[in-house]
Amino acid sequence: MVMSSHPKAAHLDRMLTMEMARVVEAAAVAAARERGQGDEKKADQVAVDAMRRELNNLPISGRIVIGEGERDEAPMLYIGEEVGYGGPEVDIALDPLEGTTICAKNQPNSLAVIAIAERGKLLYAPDVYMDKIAIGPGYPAGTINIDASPTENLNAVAKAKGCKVSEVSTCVMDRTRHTKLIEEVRAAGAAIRLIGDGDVAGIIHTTDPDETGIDLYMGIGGAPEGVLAAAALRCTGGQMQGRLILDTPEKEARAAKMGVSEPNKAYTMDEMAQGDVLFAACGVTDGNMLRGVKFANDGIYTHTVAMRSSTGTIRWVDGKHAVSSKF
Ligand code: VTB
Repeated sequence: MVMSSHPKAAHLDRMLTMEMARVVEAAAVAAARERGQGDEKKADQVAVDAMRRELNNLPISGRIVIGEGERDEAPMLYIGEEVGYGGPEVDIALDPLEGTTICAKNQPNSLAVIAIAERGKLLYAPDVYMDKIAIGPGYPAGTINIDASPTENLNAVAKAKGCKVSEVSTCVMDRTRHTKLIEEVRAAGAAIRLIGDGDVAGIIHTTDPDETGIDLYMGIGGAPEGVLAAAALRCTGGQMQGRLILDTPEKEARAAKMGVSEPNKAYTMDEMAQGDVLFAACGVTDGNMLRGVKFANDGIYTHTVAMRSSTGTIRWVDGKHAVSSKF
C-alpha cells in the first residue's frame, strides 16, 4: 500500500488494518441500538455519523469513492468527501450499515463494512445494479463464468468441488428479478438460500462454506456493494465477476462520468479492487460469520473481521467495550 518511502512506513498501514476494525465497530454499535425498531433511515444515519466520526480521527487523507451517495443526495460520507486529518492518500469504499432493512427488522447478517485501497485502485461504481457471481477460495481459476448459464456454473462448481450439484448451496437475493434464476437453480437440483437483503454478506459467505453453508453466490444487487464484496474476496481468496447493469442512457452517462469506459465489461474481482486492499466488517445483527453486537451489563461486545490483501492476514477481533465508552 502506498504510504511514504520511509522504511518504517509499512507500520502505518498495518496499524490502519486495526483502525479499520475500530471504524466498523463504532458504526455497528450505533446501528445495533436501532435493531428491530423499523426505522431504516435512523439506523443508517447513526451508523453513518459514527463511522464518519471515527474516520476523521485517522491519520489519513481519505477520499470516499463508494459511500452514501452523490453529494447532493447524501450530506455525509458522500462520494468525493474527504475524511481523516491528513496522511497517506487512500480511497475508501464503505457502507456504515449494509442491510438497513435487515437491521430495522433485526434479522441476520447486517454489517458495518469498509474497504481501503491505494488511490485510484477501486472501481468507481455508480449506484446502479450489478450482476454478480462469486465463489470462495480453493477452486481452479475460471471455475465460474458470469456469461455461462446458472446450470453450467453449478455443474462447474460441483465438478471442482468433487460433489453432486445437489450438494452445491447457492445464495440468491429474493427478488422477482431473480425468478428465472431461482427456477433454474432449483431445476438443476442445487440447494438454494434466499436472502432478503445484504449481498456483501452473501458473497463473503462463499469464503467459508463449512461455517455458512454457502458455496456459490449469484444474482443482481447494488454495484457499490459489489465493489465492497470484491475487496473482501481479494483478502480471503475466491473468485468473483460483476457486470454493471446500465440499461438506460442516463445510467450509462452516469457510469461514464465516473470513469467507466467499457459499460458491458465483466469485471473480475481483481479489477474491481486492485493493489493492496484493507477490508473490515463488524456484525450488527447476528449472522452466519459474524455475531451481532451484544449489549451486556459488563460491556458492549462486538465481533469484527479485519483483513489485508497483500499479506492475506485475516483477524477475527472480539471487542469488549466499556459501557461508559463513547459508543
Ligand atoms: C442491493 C444489495 C444490498 O440492498 O443493493 C439491495 O446489493 C437493494 O436491492 O446488499 P433492491 O433494489 O432490489 O431492493 C441490499 O440488499 C442491502 O443494502
